[in-house]
Amino acid sequence: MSLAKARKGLKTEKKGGKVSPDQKLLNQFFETHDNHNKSDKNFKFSHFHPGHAEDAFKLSAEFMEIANKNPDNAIEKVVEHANKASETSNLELVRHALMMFISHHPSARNKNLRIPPLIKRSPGSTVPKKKQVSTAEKFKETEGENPELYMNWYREDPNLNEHHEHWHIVYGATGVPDLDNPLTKRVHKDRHGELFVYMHRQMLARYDIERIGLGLSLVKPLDDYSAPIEEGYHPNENLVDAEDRNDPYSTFGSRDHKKQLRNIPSSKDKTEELKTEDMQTSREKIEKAVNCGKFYNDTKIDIDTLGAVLESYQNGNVEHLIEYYGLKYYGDNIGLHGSGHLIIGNITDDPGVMSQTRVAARDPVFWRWHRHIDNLVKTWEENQEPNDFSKSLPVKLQDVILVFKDKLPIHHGETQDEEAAEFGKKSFGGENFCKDVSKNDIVTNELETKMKTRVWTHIADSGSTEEIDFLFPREFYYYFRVENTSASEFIATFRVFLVPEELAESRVHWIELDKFKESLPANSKTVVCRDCDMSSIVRQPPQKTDDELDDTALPIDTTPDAEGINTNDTFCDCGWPFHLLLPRGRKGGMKFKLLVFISDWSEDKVEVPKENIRCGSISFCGAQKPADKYPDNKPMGYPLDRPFKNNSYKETFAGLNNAVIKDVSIKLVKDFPEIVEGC
Ligand SMILES: [Cu+2]
Repeated sequence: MSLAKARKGLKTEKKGGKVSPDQKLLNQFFETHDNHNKSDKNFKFSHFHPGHAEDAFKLSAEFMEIANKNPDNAIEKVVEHANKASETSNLELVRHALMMFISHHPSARNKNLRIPPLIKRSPGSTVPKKKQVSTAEKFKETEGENPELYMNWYREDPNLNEHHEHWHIVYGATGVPDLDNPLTKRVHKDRHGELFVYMHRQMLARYDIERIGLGLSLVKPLDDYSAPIEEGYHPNENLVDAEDRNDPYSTFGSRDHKKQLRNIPSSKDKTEELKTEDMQTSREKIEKAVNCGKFYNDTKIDIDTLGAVLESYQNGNVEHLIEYYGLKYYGDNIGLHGSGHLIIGNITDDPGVMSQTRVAARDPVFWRWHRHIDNLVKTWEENQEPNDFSKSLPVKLQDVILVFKDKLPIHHGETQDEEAAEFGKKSFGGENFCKDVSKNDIVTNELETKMKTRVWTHIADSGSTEEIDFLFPREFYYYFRVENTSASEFIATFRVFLVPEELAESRVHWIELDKFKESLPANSKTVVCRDCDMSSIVRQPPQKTDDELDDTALPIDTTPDAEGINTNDTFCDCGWPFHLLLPRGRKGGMKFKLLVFISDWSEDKVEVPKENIRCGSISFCGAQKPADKYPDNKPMGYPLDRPFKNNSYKETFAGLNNAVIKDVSIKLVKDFPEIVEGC
């Protein structure tokens, strides 16, 4: 069954999607907000607080144990326990633990149970800062003088924030309870530290690209811990942490501009502090290590360990490194990255958004802090040798052709992918294979985006509404023309990246657009067709309509089809939002370089049990089961994970048969036809 066909089975609740009794139980739990213990008003759960995270971890382990013991009514029993726990524990902590359970335990995953969308489960923490506007000129009229506010549409996007939160649930810094022995064993996911670096780096690259699109400077790293922070952040007054509005502690603190970091208490009796000077020491030790390529104990640095040391406070085999390079917070070790979130988040007495993963990215300082952390990793990478691409592959990548989906003479329904592939073969393959088709009317070198607005009621009781402005791409297909010059089948991994022309020499600004494998028959010239919405970075199924953006698509039926495929099996809730796939570009067009790089799948492949390959969005979500390997042998971001040859991307990829760099532009337009995928 094609994926296009499988997607037809998915519907949101509004559109008649079937909500299973178990899903209803979970939704009910998340949508009830006044059932919690209010004894300690000063307690604010933060995933960055090692003690809080560890408590949530333990509770999620209890949920797993209960589910293991009650296979017939696992969810009912788990929700029962969650309700009980919220009488004595902080509700946000319980919710966090339950989300860890839902995203990992087979009793939830095998039934396609989902974490309810952020916008439904915590509507108060998705309120946009202010009414935003749709076009570049309008920004100027309404936003006044401060150009930083132009970025609000990006920073305050509810689905971007949900992506960030979700990643930290799937890759909790505590690790995940072992599914079979949740109370006694902990699993640290494969390449967690490396993915921490990569996922945040990709968010940052996109942030910078949007900034230069608007004529702003690149984000400045927050690397002077004693300088006042230029940018302030004043969240929308309706932005709340806890949904119970009677709780006086439900708001987020506002940070005025030019605030300075201050030391914060790090013990219950307040005699100990997390100090900026200790952060400085931690940072200097890390700088020393990245500059000489070794940790203090003489072990060689690798990116996974470095990422874990920077992020984490709980990672079994590198505990001694975190002890040495990190800081202390309420008796636990904490990495430099987490300490920054806490110290910035507590710059005001009422903790600010930096202390919560689901809202942190709203604050400009989030990006500044992460750029600083990323630079530490980049320093180490830049000291490594460039990649060696001299081993030649039996492929000749000729070009990549882009065609808007709405322009293709195909039916936008179940057979869409097959028809699009057929069209590509006919138009760009066979006797046309070597023909220059750039003048062909249907081919474009200019991609398009637009801003859309959706209205959304954020406080159900009051009926109060907000408008959310969001970016949307004009959908397209890629056609890759590639020749297999060998006498045997070659399985190619296609890696697609994009960068603005002016940032092309900055490796960390290349954003991943897609990664997939394709088999190329012996001695063949193939036109490989790929739908942009299948992207390996995108949360699957992609959310496109207003309804889907604020909800979660539900399968009509989860019983396997005749081919034995559960139609919902290739989907997961993890990944970058589809509507942000392409950078916005500019009204007059913005120049980009599109890189396509083919590697040998036989070297890239990772053995994963077949039944565990369920998730379409592999780039940021990694393994399906906690103990599985990340599904790509190459370093994350490959082939851009190492410095360019002679500091030149052109030299790095010049003359390679397996790489193509294409000039494209992205234009922000008023409107374009959208695909309505009918059955
Ligand atoms: Cu993060």
